[in-house]
Amino acid sequence: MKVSQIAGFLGSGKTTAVMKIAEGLVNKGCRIAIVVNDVGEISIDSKFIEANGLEAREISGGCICCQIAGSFAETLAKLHEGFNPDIVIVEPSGVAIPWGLKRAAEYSEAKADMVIEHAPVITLVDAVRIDMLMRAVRRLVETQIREADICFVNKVDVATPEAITKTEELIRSINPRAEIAHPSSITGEGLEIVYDAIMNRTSPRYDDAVEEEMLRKEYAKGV
Ligand SMILES: Nc1nc2c(ncn2[C@@H]2O[C@H](COP(=O)(O)OP(=O)(O)OP(=O)(O)O)[C@@H](O)[C@H]2O)c(=O)[nH]1
Ligand SMILES: [Mg+2]
Repeated sequence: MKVSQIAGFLGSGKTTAVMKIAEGLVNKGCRIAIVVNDVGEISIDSKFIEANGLEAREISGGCICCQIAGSFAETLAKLHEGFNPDIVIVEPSGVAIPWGLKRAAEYSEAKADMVIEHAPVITLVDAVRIDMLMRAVRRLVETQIREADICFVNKVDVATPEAITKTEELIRSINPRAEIAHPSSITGEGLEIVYDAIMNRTSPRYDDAVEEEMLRKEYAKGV
């Protein structure tokens, strides 16, 4: 079963993107389930779930990449045994760390007869609030960008061209190997490459050594 995570800080547009991407993948014939950790400003409404033949689960009470990784793994195992989706799209909480989520997803292999594959990790970076985010939660935003395979410069319909350029430069400076995309979850423009990435590509499995190396580099830089 493939797990696709749409990461990003609080309010960066995750739920909006998850719904658009889920709809697009269903239209391409994929069987999709959605797992949302904590309910934010916008929730995934039941009409949308029904209309698209989706299964959705909400998990609250902590972060699924760490505090309640066990409930997340259990949820994935049950989805596999019941609905058996091709792809589970996960909206982690805004403070989740992508590598932590990969590890938590892989725990589910001990609870059901399946192998977890990761789709490329997508991190949304809110171009409208980038300055504020870098002042307030720099470490977290940097980690979410560093551990991404694809970064969305998000809210491009309302961000200034300067803010978009600045966000892009920031992403490149933190994670030069990340692909950068500027899709719109409002219009659906630019999402084709995202559907292709989620359906046809994978991201490496969790690896202690890689995480240690990333942390070592991070802390070697100082604060
Ligand atoms: N203009 C514009 N607004 C957007 C876009 N994507 C999301 N938003 C708005 O940004 C706000 C937050 O969007 P959500 O999708 O709820 O963001 P989230 O990351 O799921 O938020 P939390 O779950 O609270 O962390 C909402 O008011 C959305 O309508 C976008 O591409 N353009
Ligand atoms: Mg949300």
